[in-house]
Amino acid sequence: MDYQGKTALVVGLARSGVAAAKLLSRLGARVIANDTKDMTQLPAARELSAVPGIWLEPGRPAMELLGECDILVLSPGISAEAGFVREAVRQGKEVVGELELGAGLTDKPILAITGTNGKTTCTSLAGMMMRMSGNRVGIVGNIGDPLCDHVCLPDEEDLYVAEVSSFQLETVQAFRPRVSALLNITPDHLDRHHTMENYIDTKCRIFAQQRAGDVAVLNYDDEALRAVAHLVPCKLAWFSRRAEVDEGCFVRDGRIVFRTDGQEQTLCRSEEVRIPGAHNLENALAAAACALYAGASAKAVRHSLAAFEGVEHRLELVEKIRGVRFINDSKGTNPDASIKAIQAMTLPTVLIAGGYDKKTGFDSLAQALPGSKIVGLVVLGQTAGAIQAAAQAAGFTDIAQADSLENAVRLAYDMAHTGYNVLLSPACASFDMFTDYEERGRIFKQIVADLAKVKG
Ligand code: UMA
Repeated sequence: MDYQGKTALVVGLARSGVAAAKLLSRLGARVIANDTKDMTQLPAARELSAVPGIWLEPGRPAMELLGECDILVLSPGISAEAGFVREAVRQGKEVVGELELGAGLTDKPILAITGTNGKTTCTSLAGMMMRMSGNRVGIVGNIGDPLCDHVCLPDEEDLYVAEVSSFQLETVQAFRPRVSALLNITPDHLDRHHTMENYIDTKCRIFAQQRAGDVAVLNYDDEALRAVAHLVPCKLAWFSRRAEVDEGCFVRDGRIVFRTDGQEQTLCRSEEVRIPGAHNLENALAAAACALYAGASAKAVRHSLAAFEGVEHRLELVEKIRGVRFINDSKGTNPDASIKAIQAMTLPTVLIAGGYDKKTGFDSLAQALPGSKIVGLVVLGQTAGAIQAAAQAAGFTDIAQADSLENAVRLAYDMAHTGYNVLLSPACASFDMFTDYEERGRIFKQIVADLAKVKG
């Protein structure tokens, strides 16, 4: 696509929109950069005022600017159902998401990883495997680094490993990764996608444009994914913790095996995988399969599995205060992610949960409490009442309500004894109280550090 001389309306001026606007201006487009917020609330957008070819239009409804553009570029946080997006489609304008814009402007191979949980871990690990195999790799996408910041630059990387969200997939048309992975699907973002059926359909867009020579890697242990396997238009591969699959990565007698085109290779013992827990073994199998199909060496895969320590805000040990360990799992932004964190606990644990309401419901989370290591629960945020009600209905009674994260940490510390964990795993997004889960995790770590100064 040639953007020279075209007018692009870029809506949303946080990470994605700023990257898209800069890319389009590099390519000679006239860019109208818009956000409903004003400039005082858009720190990332300030650099755009110095970029030639970009007109800043903050604090205005996008609808008012539609008439002036040929192309509408959306940030992932903007729903395809927004009025101005529907109007742009009705007027026959090209509507493109930031990820697809970047992907359409590079000929480098893309490994794209989606799923409800484990995306960031799997993307980081697969990225490490590709780097250790000697490639210059961009680790991009929902992980926090937009693809548009990498493409069409003289020092562009050799290939990309992209974490891809359902929000990004909502608008893709031509996105064609060389290798795709779909890790798991459980309820999330139903405030945006409304039904599980829509959510699954959106996730399946990751492989919809793949063709001969490409590979799609799916989780064999997830029934919902076995049910969509017939939709895969390219080579179908699997990863599985429980079964020996014909094509892909699996565990046999405590060893991780990669089987492709009838040839088997043992990679390492599963206990050599450094990141803990059954869910992380699944992430390790998925990352290994993706990397190997993309040409990684078995040696690099083995070394990465043994070396990779995990990602920030995901079961991250923060501090031990008088025998109480504080664990930051701010990335637990849906019930399934927090259930996995609960299952990974080996010591009595006080759980801090609650946040922005994505309409996922909390019955599954509540049912995971009895019989687990969770001995106390502190609820906070928009969903505090709903989580408390679900937990009580499941017979769990040791619950306190907090009015701030600081208060939640104090209450949890008071409920804990030496040898306990305090686990922040909210089962919810953060937008009711914080900018994003990263800010929530950073603030949690700061509160814990302050508590350590007083108590430690
Ligand atoms: N906005 C408008 N008009 C609207 C709606 C929003 O102007 O109608 C503006 C807002 O005022 C705001 C901007 O759009 O200034 C926000 O856009 P954004 O939410 O897309 O923010 P980015 O910083 O570009 O972040 C996005 C992803 N955010 C979301 O999907 C909500 C980031 O994922 C991602 O890291 C980043 O792009 C880089 O690719 C975050 C996330 O929460 C981590 N993802 C969800 C998840 O993982 O569950 C999907």
